[in-house]
Amino acid sequence: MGNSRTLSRRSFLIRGAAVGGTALLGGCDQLSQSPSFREFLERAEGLIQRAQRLVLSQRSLAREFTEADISKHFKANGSTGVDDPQYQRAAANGFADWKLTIDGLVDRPTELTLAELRAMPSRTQITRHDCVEGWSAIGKWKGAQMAPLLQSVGLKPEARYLVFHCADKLSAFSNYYESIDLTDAFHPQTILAYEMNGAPLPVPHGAPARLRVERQIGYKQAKYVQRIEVVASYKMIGDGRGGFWEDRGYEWYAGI
Ligand SMILES: Nc1nc2c(c(=O)[nH]1)N[C@H]1C(S)=C(S)[C@@H](COP(=O)(O)O)O[C@H]1N2
Ligand SMILES: [Mo]
Repeated sequence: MGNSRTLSRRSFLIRGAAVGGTALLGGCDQLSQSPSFREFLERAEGLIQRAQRLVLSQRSLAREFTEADISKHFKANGSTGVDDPQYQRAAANGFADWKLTIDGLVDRPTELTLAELRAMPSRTQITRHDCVEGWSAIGKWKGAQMAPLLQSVGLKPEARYLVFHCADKLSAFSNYYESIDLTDAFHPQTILAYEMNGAPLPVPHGAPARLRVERQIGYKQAKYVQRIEVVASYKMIGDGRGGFWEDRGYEWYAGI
């Protein structure tokens, strides 16, 4: 019984993804061939419903701007560098030895070099960043789309959230971290950005790679990402509220 319903939901999801851009459509064609992703779609009822809602409407994309709108000055906020000597050595070497870890509830835990990340399907977008402290800036971001990245490692059925572990400590004790759900993870504008305004991502803005999850507020845009951990729940991480600022009272869902 559920089969035809599931099938039509799946094709809905795949067709609907075209709204977000042709790159994702190509990715989804491949995704639909992959048994683990099919299984994942079939099990993740809630995800599919939310994904449909997202992909059915252009309104679900964060607004994009033109080159002329790019801010002359884009404030760097929070950490503007990383104290860790290992990070500093990597930075001095143009991040040639840097690696991004993707692990947790995945079929194939993976380490990617910056060159490998740059070789993944990418998206470029000019968007407005809004910080809760009351400033905004428009920037152009290029990065690896999260959906094909996740497809390449394969999600286990229990996967529900991505946790972004960052290299910087904003307090003496805790590294910065953030989390998003799979709805945001598979959104076409969700990228791991390695370029800002046409140049390699500068250190103050999170080099070599930072999250852009465009329908969310500033503190969700994790900089200095070194590990993406796929989890069923973020309760065991940090103080259990899903992010550095969430642990200090901010809302987990900061969507706009
Ligand atoms: N790793 C890390 N990510 C972070 C922060 C931080 O301090 N450390 N600050 C957050 C906040 S509050 C904002 S507004 C943006 C600032 O990004 P920007 O420096 O590129 O303007 O990064 C977010 N991501
Ligand atoms: Mo912010």
